[in-house]
Amino acid sequence: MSRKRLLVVGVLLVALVFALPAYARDFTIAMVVKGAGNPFFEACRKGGEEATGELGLNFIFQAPATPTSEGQIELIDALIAQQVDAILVSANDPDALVPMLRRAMDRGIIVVAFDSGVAPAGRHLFLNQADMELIGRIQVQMLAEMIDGEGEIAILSATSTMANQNTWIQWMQEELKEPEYAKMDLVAIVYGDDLREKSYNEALGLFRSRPNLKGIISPTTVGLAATARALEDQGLSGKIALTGLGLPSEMAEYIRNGTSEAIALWNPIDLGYVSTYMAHGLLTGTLKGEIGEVVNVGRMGERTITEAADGGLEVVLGAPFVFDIDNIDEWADVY
Ligand code: RAM
Repeated sequence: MSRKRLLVVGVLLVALVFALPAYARDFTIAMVVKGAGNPFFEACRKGGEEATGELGLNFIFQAPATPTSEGQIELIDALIAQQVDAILVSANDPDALVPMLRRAMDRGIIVVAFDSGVAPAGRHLFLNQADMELIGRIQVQMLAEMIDGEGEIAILSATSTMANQNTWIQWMQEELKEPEYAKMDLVAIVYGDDLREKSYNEALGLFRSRPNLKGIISPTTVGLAATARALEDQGLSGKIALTGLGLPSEMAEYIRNGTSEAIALWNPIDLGYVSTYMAHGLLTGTLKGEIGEVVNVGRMGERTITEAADGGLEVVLGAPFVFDIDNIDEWADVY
């Protein structure tokens, strides 16, 4: 082929790529999670891989070494430079990430927060795992049943800045105002920062400083598994009741040996899967991101965009699910 012809063919090819409808381009979706080494987010990653596989998109998974917003901001900065098309983020702080996410949005990148939200200014949509009020209240209800509604209780959370845990804790405190909990006393809220060892040590600290403690709620999969291990190591299984949000795979042994009678969670694989479909809808223009719009979420069917409690837009995945001795075997290998 002559040089001139080559040039013409080249120009035509470039023109063709730009003329392709948005949905036919090779999009790259990046998932940024709270921190590395958390099996909950490994499950979200699976869902993201599944959805991007179905939709023919590229998928990048990134996690800061520890669950800090500084780490996430650095990663997002690099993803903007890489010109990814969409960022799915579970945030370590709802406000700290906003300026960097706005930069991403200004450059045409779609931002879908999931699991732990960012303020409306820093996202297009939020995927809410389940009704926040219900998640908060149900954990108090489960613990109350275990301790017959009486005694000192404590909460072992993730970090003090994470939006999901903080909202659930607010709803726990609301639930505790109901008359049936008059004899339950919330004596401490401590933070294990979603790090295994820190959570374990915070649990030991509670056992030491609160000798009358009757129960612990840990609304984080990392905190819950670490607290279960601490209770077992200290011979306190069955003496201090434990519930919270946990992965069946991590908690099965503790449910079987009675360290925790029941825990709750939703499906984290579906969380990664659905947030990917949401980003894809916005990327291809099949979704505008307006209240009342129906979102196609692949094998999960359809969801509708609604207004979130913070005034932004959200999609709700489903309802939390309770795991106990009767169903733990079915789920222990799933996530
Ligand atoms: C931890 C994380 C995550 C939360 C679960 C329940 O894995 O903090 O954000 O949703 O627990």
